[in-house]
Amino acid sequence: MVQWTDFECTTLQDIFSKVDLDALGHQALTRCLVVYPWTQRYFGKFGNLYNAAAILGNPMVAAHGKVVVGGLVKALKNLDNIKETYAELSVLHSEKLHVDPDNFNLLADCITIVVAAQLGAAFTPDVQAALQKFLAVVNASLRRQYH
Ligand code: HNI
Repeated sequence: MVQWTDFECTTLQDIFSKVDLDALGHQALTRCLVVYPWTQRYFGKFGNLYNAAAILGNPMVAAHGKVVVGGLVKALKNLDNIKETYAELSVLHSEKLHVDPDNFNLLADCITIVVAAQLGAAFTPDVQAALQKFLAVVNASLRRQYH
């Protein structure tokens, strides 16, 4: 089981209380789809993903960004049990959606960049380290049902 320090727990709660969560999901998913265009292949039913402006203005991207952040908040509320909390989500991404798990790291990097942009000077190395650890556990849990 992953051990969390008091600092990490407090910092993670703090990040998620300060950041605009809807904007986080929307902007991070937009960045992922623009910067790593092969990730668009999983979102064929989202319609127009033709260029950066189309992706940013696509309401389905915004809505799905919220869904992804909802997943992160669920992990945050279950820090000691993320693997079990994500069991079904991992099966879904693996067996139904067939998402290449390398893409989890790409989205995580986009999440980090958007959090950094929103927090500015408050995004110290220690804060980044706590977020990075959290996202690593989230990604490992999403990968868990892949075989
Ligand atoms: Ni992901 C659906 C959470 C990374 C492609 N994803 C979901 C759902 C959640 C979720 C929650 C909704 C599940 C349900 O309906 O029961 N996804 C997460 C999280 C991460 C992540 C927390 C990583 C931080 N997903 C990714 C990545 C891709 C991805 C990197 C592809 C590049 N996810 C999808 C697709 C769907 C999806 C595709 C289905 C969308 C839909 O509307 O059908």
